[in-house]
Amino acid sequence: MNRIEVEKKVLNENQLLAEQLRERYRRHGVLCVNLISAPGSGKTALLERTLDRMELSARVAVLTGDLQTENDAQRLAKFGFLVRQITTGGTCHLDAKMIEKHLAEWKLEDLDLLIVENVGNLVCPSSYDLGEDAKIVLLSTTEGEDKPLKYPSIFFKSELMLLTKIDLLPYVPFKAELARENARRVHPGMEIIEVSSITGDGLDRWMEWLQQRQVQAKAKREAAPV
Ligand SMILES: Nc1nc2c(ncn2[C@@H]2O[C@H](COP(=O)(O)OP(=O)(O)OP(=O)(O)O)[C@@H](O)[C@H]2O)c(=O)[nH]1
Ligand SMILES: [Mg+2]
Repeated sequence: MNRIEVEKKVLNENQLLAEQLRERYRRHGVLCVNLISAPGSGKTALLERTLDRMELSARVAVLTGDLQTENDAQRLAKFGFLVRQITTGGTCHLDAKMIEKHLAEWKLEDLDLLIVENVGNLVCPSSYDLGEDAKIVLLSTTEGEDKPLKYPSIFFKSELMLLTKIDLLPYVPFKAELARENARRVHPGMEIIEVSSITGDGLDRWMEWLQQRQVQAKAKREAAPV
């Protein structure tokens, strides 16, 4: 009983802060996306390819979450954009407070795109709103087609599924069609893009998706009263 109450309180506090962040992103026309997957599905590899394709003048920042190490931030810092690591200690997800704290040194008016790489976990991050415009779930071809059915919450809440590591399809017993079917059983109509960070397949579509969503974020800023 007590445990449920405490959990509810934490989630409510998070929600309030997330709404404030969302409002700040809207006011500045910043698109914020929250990348979520099991450990090792290829979030950082995709971001390496994504940043590599950005113009150096692009106003992009990345917050990357892990329990320990600065490894992912080091991998991403090479591309010359703003990057910060959030190490959670033992916490299995990022929350809105961590985002607010790590954003403090950056000015949102200097950004168009904020990418959050969540802690590798298909369960905990799904309960924590970070004020993002969209959650994006990654499922790799080595994880099994059944994951959307086993971990439905994150597939339901995500606008886009990136089916990653498709270069491995000839070598693994993974049925991409069944994975897509399972994802759409949980989330009918969910958009799905297949990508490989090794061969570059699908990256054009992914970059277009990001571009379109940035245009929408700017339009939202212009449409809403300040
Ligand atoms: N074959 C293949 N391997 C990939 C691809 N993307 C990532 N990998 C490999 O998968 C492993 C994990 O990739 P990461 O990008 O570190 O995965 P992550 O999701 O960021 O992992 P965490 O941050 O620890 O949750 C690395 O060895 C990558 O080289 C891909 O498209 N194809
Ligand atoms: Mg990573």
